[in-house]
Amino acid sequence: MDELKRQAAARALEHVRDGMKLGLGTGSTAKHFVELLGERVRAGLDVIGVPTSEATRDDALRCGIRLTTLDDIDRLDLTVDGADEIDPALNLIKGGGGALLREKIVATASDRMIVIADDSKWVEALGRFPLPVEVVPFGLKATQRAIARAFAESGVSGQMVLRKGKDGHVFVTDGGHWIVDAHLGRIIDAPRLAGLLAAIPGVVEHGLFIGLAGMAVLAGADGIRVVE
Ligand code: ABF
Repeated sequence: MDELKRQAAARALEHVRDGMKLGLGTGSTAKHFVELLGERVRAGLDVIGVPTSEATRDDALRCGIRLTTLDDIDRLDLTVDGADEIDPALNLIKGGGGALLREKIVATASDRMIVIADDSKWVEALGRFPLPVEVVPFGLKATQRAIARAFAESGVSGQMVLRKGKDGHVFVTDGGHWIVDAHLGRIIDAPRLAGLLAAIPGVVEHGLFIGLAGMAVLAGADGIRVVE
């Protein structure tokens, strides 16, 4: 599995050109991309990156990749990131790693997003992977009730679980928020649900990435499949 992730990362690297400003994703697949990019940088490639998490910032610096912020540059040329699920319209569920807010800000600031994954992430319909919804701690129950209404309006339902960290305490994101994971099974209309969730005041961001990815690089036992 790890080898497949590295293969997908290597294929995405072929789209990187000298001088590019890059969004650097989070997760084990994106970590391969950062490491391979670091090898190219040490061989002379000139790029600058914006990391989507503190973890990726650390990895990128360790690999010798120059970093900047979205305050210091205008647009990014390309973001390469992983995903938890990818559907045939290239809509995604992201956020299993807890970095969805920065990931979405960076992807939205990019001219292009390539999603890299092993082919187990490919699904006919999103929703088997629990949908992460990042919320502010204040008013959690009221926000969860509003989320449940958004689910009902878009024809889905399911249990919501407040994410805990490995230490058993509530998981806190890089932005200081909490994450509710919604077990929906199958999301019938992901764009509609995305809009409804985005309109809830206590929701900071959600893990549905609609219309952001322009290409998926999927590595499987039979080789690499590129969908665009
Ligand atoms: C990030 O890492 C997240 O949005 C997604 O949750 C996760 C995918 O992780 P991995 O590449 O380790 O499967 O891209």
